[in-house]
Amino acid sequence: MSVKKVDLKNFPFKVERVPDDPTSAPHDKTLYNGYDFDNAFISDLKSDLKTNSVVVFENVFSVNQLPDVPEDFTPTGDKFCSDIVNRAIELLLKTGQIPVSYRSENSGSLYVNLVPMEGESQQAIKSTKDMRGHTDAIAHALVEEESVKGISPSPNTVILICLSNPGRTATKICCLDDVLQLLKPETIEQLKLPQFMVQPQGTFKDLEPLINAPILRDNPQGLRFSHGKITVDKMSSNAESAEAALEELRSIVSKCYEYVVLKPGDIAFINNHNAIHGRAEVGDHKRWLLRMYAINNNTVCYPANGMPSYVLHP
Ligand SMILES: O=C(O)CCC(=O)C(=O)O
Ligand SMILES: [Fe+2]
Repeated sequence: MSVKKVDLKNFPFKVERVPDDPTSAPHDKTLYNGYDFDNAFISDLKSDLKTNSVVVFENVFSVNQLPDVPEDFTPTGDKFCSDIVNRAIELLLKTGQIPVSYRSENSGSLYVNLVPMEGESQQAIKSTKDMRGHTDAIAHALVEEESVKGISPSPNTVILICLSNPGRTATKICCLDDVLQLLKPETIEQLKLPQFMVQPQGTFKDLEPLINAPILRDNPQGLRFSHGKITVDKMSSNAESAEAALEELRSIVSKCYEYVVLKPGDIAFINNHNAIHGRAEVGDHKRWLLRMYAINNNTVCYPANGMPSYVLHP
């Protein structure tokens, strides 16, 4: 089982102890103490996060007073969203993680709206469509990747906060362990070689592609994946084997999806190093998720100069 559900119905959140603005001090643990979890609960949570690709916290908040669904990626900073983001931050801190953002995405905003967007831009057109499986921040470092010193790591966790999902759009999850069972051993070896070119995710701007990067690594285990943004340098002497390995990976990923439908009030923690995520089509439904990133405490990161402490370079 790669999707674990944790119901927080019986854990009221003590909002009065949390600052209004989650961006003011997200790393100051003393400010976040909204849940009374005992040590056994926290230790179960941490092990759930290690052994599952996704942990869905259910009934974290109520959507009785939901504001109008926005039409843009950039959050407006209203109190409804910051209160909910605070709960997500509290869950992160309790499980040994800290929220982060990247300077290259939406000027480092701590969270973004995933909504059907107005207009004719590429981003707007894509916003109502399905999304093929991928990991996030693929052109950042893969865990402790030595060859990309100075580039902060990709997030350990992608956090999806569901405010509205009237069309019951499914979130697709593919577990790395399932993929590894089906890949040929020689394919796995190819995927670990530094021979791939990685273009950044569409929403990350002014970011260089990675060259000579691997897709897979172990100790610690990590994966970067995208159907469209990872390619092989055609001139390389090993291009044929690398291309075949990439094609086999794409094909096996497509066969391994599990589906989870997030409900309003759910917060999903998706492991970004051992799982691939995507979504089914949104269509004209007013779906609204907030998306945030987090990394494990004590991970070496490079803060972006002159930005709030949670914003990473680049
Ligand atoms: O809309 C979704 O459910 C997922 C979006 C996503 O994966 C992303 O923005 O990277
Ligand atoms: Fe994503």
